[in-house]
Amino acid sequence: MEEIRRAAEAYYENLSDEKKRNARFSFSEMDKNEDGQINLDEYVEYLKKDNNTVLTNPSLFTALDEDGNGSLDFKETIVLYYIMQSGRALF
Ligand SMILES: [Ca+2]
Ligand SMILES: [Ca+2]
Repeated sequence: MEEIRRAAEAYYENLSDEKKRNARFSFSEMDKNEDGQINLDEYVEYLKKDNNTVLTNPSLFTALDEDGNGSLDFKETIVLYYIMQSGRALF
């Protein structure tokens, strides 16, 4: 997970401003209650739209939650964004 996290951060750094805005937009779309954090319910609800059963796996949520506080901040969701954009398989 550490390797993919570094790759995701590098990926995000190199995005155009427009794509960075897109990433922010995706985050705010996911964050239904607008508390700046994505909880598991918000996460599953958002990804269910894509019928993406790999991504909705709660163990991926746990892996993304780097500090283990039970929710994802923007930095933690960059990894998800990277996985979705690159189509990179996690496991
Ligand atoms: Ca939230
Ligand atoms: Ca967290």
